[in-house]
Amino acid sequence: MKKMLAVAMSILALTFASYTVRESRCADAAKDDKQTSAGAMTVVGFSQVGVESDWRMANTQSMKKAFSEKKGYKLIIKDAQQKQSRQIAAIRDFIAQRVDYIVLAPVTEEGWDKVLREAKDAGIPVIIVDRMIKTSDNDLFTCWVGSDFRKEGGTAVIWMEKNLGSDKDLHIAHLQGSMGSSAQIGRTEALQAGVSKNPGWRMVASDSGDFTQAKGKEVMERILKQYPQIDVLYCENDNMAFGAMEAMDEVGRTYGVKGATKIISFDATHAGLTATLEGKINFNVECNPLHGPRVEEIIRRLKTGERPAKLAYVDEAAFDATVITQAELDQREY
Ligand code: GZL
Repeated sequence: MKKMLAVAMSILALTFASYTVRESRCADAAKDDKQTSAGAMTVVGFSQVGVESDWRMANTQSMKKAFSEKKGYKLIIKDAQQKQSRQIAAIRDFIAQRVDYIVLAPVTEEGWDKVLREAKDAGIPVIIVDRMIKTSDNDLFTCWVGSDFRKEGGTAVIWMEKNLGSDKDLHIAHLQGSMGSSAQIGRTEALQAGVSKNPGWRMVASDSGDFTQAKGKEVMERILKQYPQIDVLYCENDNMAFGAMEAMDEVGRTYGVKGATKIISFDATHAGLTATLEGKINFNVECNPLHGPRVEEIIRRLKTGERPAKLAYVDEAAFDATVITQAELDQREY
């Protein structure tokens, strides 16, 4: 009896072992297959900030279009919901998956050295897009593609000086983007420089709407309760401007070309330029989200052993409500 039990147990053990082996072989094979199928593809891991704005959606769309399977790419996009911790986890996951390239759209400038060193140690090139990072070692990333945010803000301030008066008394309300992001830092610095330069300009309120419409509305509701006179609303992106307009509509405050409060916005998304064309936004500074083709070209050149320029700025324009045309809006890609 005992002998029969021992034989049964050994058959069971062998079956389990073979199953385990078979399963692991399948897994290995699957992994191999995956690698084989993906092996012919260039695998790109993209850590995206989130889905907070129209700009961000256009940016994601641009990357998806550039890194299509028919062009030989497998693009893995991870949405960080505007949290740096989730971006760091995404980068570690890309390293574990042994992707060929990592693309990072950093939510803030600080705090990347440790995880970028892990990517460097794993031999995976990192390309930064959109906002910039502060790092102690510039070799921790291969290239950067993005905007000059300080220049964007400077363009807005020059328009304010020319059209609202550098010699005028202006009560300015300021809706800031996500604090610590390059876009917020650059656009804020430009406005602060404008206020310092023009003695009649007063920043009556400044608060972050985190680049979202909901928070933009929330902040503007508070500002409207405190300040009966706002001559200029400087919004660091279109979605916060939309939220601010909602808040102003609810209390009957007027804005835009014919209104009491002049609105400056950033991004020049399709929705933002539509509002500009309608005269609701007075001046809209473009922030070009179409990084996909630029990053794809960088990767193509890296694959051939070339060394693309470390920094590449995208082209950007600005739109005045009194000048923009429907035709201009219709021909834009986003
Ligand atoms: C700018 C980008 C900003 C946009 C916002 O390059 O980082 O983040 O201005 C977006 O709309 O949310």
